[in-house]
Amino acid sequence: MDLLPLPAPGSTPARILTIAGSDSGGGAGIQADLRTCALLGVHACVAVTAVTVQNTVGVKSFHEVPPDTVAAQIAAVVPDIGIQAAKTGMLASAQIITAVASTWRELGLTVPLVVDPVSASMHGDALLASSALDALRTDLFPLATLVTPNLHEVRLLVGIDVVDAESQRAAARALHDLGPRWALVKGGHLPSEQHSPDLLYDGTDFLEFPGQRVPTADDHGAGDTLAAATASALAHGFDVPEAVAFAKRWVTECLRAAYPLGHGHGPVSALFRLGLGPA
Ligand code: PXL
Repeated sequence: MDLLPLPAPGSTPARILTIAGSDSGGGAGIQADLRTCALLGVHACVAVTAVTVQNTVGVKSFHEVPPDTVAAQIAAVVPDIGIQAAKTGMLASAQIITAVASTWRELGLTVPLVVDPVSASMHGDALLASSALDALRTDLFPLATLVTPNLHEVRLLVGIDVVDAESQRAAARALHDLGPRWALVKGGHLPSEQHSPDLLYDGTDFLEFPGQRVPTADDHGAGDTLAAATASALAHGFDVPEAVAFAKRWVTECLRAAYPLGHGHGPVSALFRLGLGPA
């Protein structure tokens, strides 16, 4: 696949900020973001929101970082290092969401922001307090360039059960009404064996990304990888449809290269970029 232009040796790469949680199993969260950014030649700054205690079987618990410390990480890196895009993943609580949104506004940031409204792990373990949904909708969504919920998150955020193309459109409209510039309704959990259509909406036009379903149970970190690749492409100046198209190709390759790990679900793998693809 065509990749992002790599920085000249010794020169400063494009930079993004990921605001997300740590996965002790190394599959999803910050660890997935860092793998994707590194293999795309993008430097990722990090604001850690939570430390999860998990393995490939499930999330046992998590410890939230104090909201002030999340805000301070963002305020420390942005003016010093400079970023061209950002993404959010696991935000854990309403207080952390409010701290992120206030800091974003205080710093006067205008770079593209991808909000992946992570609510639960693939095992169904909660990663976001249910009381935090309102903060997500009212504080963070209006600042987002793009929101990227899966169908479970769509149900929580706008109460729509996406089962077909029509309900996917209704969901995209309802999400867009919450204030992001673009909404991407990911179809990965739709009941099709061959396709995994994502729908992108900017308030006027619908853009479909058909996508080929990759049959694997090792898809831990797929959503994080998609959002990190999208932010990386936006940092390179791609527009939103181009960035989503790029990220969709990237995550498809990562799914093809996913590997088994532990006793549960293995991670998608950006290591295909090193030639470590399917055997
Ligand atoms: O894939 C969503 C996700 C994001 N962030 C963290 C996670 C997970 C899923 O388990 O653990 C920290």
